[in-house]
Amino acid sequence: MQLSKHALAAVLAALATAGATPAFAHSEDTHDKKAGPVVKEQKDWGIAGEARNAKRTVEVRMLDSMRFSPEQLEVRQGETVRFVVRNAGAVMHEFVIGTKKENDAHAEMMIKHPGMEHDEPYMAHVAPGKTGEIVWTFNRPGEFDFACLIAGHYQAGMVGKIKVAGTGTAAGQAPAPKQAAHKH
Ligand SMILES: [Cu+2]
Repeated sequence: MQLSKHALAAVLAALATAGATPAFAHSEDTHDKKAGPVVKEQKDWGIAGEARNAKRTVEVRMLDSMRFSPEQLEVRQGETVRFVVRNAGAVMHEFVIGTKKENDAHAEMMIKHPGMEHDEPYMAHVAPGKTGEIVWTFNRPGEFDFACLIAGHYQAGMVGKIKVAGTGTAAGQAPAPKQAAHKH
């Protein structure tokens, strides 16, 4: 399958060239070209959402007692939620959505590498007194976790539950995000 590798390289090169095509306005050149769109990767627990599609905002507080408030959330499949995550404590906390399995594995890595930097659209790292925000689309039904994976916090029970109620479609047959649904 060397051919496909080369073909991919050619496509990428073509895309890069297209992206670099100068616009008519030369002032555009001074803009930061690195700020591309976020790559949306489908996860078992959903996919990165768009703030404009979020009809619901959920505020979650993170406490030094190693608890979230609230600790349980319910959403409907297909719902895009804007999470406003407030760190009400005096130490760093984070809000990471995932399956229990994924968070378990991730938390283990955080113990081995405490200084590890990680950043994904389904997590927010929030300094004391600050507020973080993420927008997530729950396009797959199931029971998921949100957790603080900072070493010691997860182990102390800093975990909450998100239940995503299915819309009646067969389990595992989650529909793709409704890209065409732009009418209001
Ligand atoms: Cu924490």
